[in-house]
Formats: sequence, C-alpha cells, structure tokens
Amino acid sequence: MPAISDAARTPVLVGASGGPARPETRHVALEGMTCSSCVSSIEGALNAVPGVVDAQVNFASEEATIEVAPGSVGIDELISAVSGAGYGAR
Ligand code: 9UX
Repeated sequence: MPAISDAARTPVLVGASGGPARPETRHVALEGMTCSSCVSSIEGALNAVPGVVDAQVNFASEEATIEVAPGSVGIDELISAVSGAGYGAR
C-alpha cells in the first residue's frame, strides 16, 4: 500500500467555485521539426512552463496543443518556450 494516496499526488485544478476547473486549450503553430524526435524536445519545453497541464505536439500538422490552468499561461510565453528550445513558433 502506498504511503501517499494516489489522490494526494494527483495535481487537481481548483476553480473559483471550489469545483474542478476546466483547463484552457492553446494552439501554437510550429516550424523547424526535422525528425520525429523533435516532438519530445518541444513537448518537454512546453511541459516545463509553470501552468502547463499537458502539451502534445503533432509532427505531421506541425501544431502544438497545450492544456493550461485557466488564466495561467499566455500564448506569448508558450511561443517563447518553443523558441528557446530552438524551433519556430507563432
Ligand atoms: Mo532529430 Mo530534432 O535528429 O531536435 S530530434 S532533428
């Protein structure tokens, strides 16, 4: 039996009402991915931004789909994170 319950370890977004908050979805168009492993690099950079709940990168469509805590992370910050990892973003 784990010392810490699964519930205690799972980050929960709490809304103003006290209920669960719905993450907001943001999209960033990507440039410069030349092999499929670039996907992991960009996902890692985006997931490291505070407020990002989950980031998924689609290699074929060159698009990142990012779930963020409501009101937490703006598109400019996400673009900066991708740029910092060495890829184009807009
Ligand atoms: Mo592939 Mo991307 O060798 O940063 S991982 S080009």
